[in-house]
Formats: sequence, structure tokens, C-alpha cells
Amino acid sequence: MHESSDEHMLERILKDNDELAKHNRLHLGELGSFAINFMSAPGAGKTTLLSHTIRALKKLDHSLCVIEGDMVGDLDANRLRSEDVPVAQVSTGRSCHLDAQMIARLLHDGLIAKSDFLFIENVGNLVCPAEFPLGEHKRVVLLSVTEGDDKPLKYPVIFHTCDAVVFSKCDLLPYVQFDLPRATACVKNINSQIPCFALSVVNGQGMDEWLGWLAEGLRRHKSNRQSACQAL
Ligand SMILES: Nc1nc2c(ncn2[C@@H]2O[C@H](COP(=O)(O)OP(=O)(O)OP(=O)(O)O)[C@@H](O)[C@H]2O)c(=O)[nH]1
Ligand SMILES: [Mg+2]
Repeated sequence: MHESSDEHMLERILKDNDELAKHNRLHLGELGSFAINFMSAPGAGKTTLLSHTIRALKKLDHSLCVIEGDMVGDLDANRLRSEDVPVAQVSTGRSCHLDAQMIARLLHDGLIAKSDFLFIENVGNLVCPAEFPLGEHKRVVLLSVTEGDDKPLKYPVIFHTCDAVVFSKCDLLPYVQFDLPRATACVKNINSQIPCFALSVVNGQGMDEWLGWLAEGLRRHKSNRQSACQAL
């Protein structure tokens, strides 16, 4: 009895979140920004990858904005502010993930600048962020090679619901037991069409392919918006 009322409450929370995420998507449509939600276990390299990606995209004259989600503190937000991009900080407190309501507040308060890319760094967690869409256009999961190649098998939901996987810290592959082909096969087993990037910010491996995926995503995003406007 108790268990089923808990389940009912969770379903209600997830449904409300889904509705609000759709609402956020409309706001993002008005802004025109291509929004990407970055998710991973703590320390997989989200902020570091964002710093390097921001630097590369700025050189190509792209405008950028970041939403930085952390339970407490503004360490990551400040790291990204040092790249000279606008960063909106969300402190989630006891919550181990961002939710659509947190993003809606920023959008309603006009705290998100119009930009080509809106990067959202979620709280480090491989479980809960998967169930809370934010209204983003794409979802990227990072799995660092120090975490073990079995993680897609153990945490399938997040790999099932994402649009790209980044195997991060690949410069460390010679020193750890991580079977990259096995990890890739596990991901493709869950999500057959998904692009996977083997990446390292230390030696630059995979960065061109990664930046190419972002550029192609932005191009498609802009062309979809244009078609939608013409259809009105
Ligand atoms: N060797 C190596 N270390 C990396 C790489 N990318 C990130 N790191 C290191 O991994 C550690 C964690 O990186 P962060 O970028 O803070 O990870 P995060 O996912 O943002 O962490 P949380 O926000 O706490 O979840 C730092 O010490 C980084 O320097 C990489 O490509 N190679
Ligand atoms: Mg971080």
C-alpha cells in the first residue's frame, strides 16, 4: 500500500517534469539556442570537456551560454566563467539532478542569453538525470575510462535516452582495464544508432570528430527552425 503510493507520487513528479520540459522547449525555440544536456558520474570530465569545447567554438565565432548544475558551491560555474561566457548557476541542494522547473525559472527570469549553443552541465550522477528531461535538444553522456567498461550494462537507462556518448580520458587507456570496443558494443546494444566518441582533452584525441558532431547538430537545428518558421 505504502509502496504503491510512493510509486504513484514518483510517476506524478516525472509526468509534471515532462510537461514542464515541453514548455521549456518552446522557450528555447524562441531563444533559438541549440541546448545540450551533459550528464555523467561525478568527475567524468564534463566541466573540462566544456571548457575545451567552449574555447574551440569561440574561435569559430559561435556564441555560447552555460547552465551549471551543482548540488552546492560555484566551483564549476567559476571555471567556465573564466572562459568568458555567460554562466547561470543552479544549486540543486539535496537534489541529485537538475529538473525542468529549475531550468524554467532561469528562462522565465530572462537569465539565459540568446546564443548558438546552450550547454547544460547536470549534477554528477548516472541515474536520476536520465529520468528528468529539461527541454534540451540533445543529451550527451560521458563515461570516463577510469569508471569501468561495464557501466552501460549497469546503468542502461541513461545510455538508452541519450543522443551521443563520449568515452572521456582516453589518454589513460594504457593504464586502466577498460575495453573500448566492449564498452562501445554495450552502448550500441542499448542504442544502435548512437554516435560514440573516444576523447581526451590531454592529447586532443577525438576532439575534431566531437566538434564536427556539434557543428552538424547546430546546422540541423537551424535548418529545422527555418523550415518550421516557413511553415507558419
Ligand atoms: N587524464 C585526463 N584527465 C581528465 C580529462 N578530462 C578531465 N580530466 C580530469 O578529471 C577530473 C574531473 O574533471 P571535471 O571536468 O571536474 O569532471 P566533472 O564531470 O565536471 O565533475 P563533477 O562536476 O564533479 O561531476 C579533473 O581532475 C580533470 O582534470 C582527460 O581527458 N584526461
Ligand atoms: Mg563539473
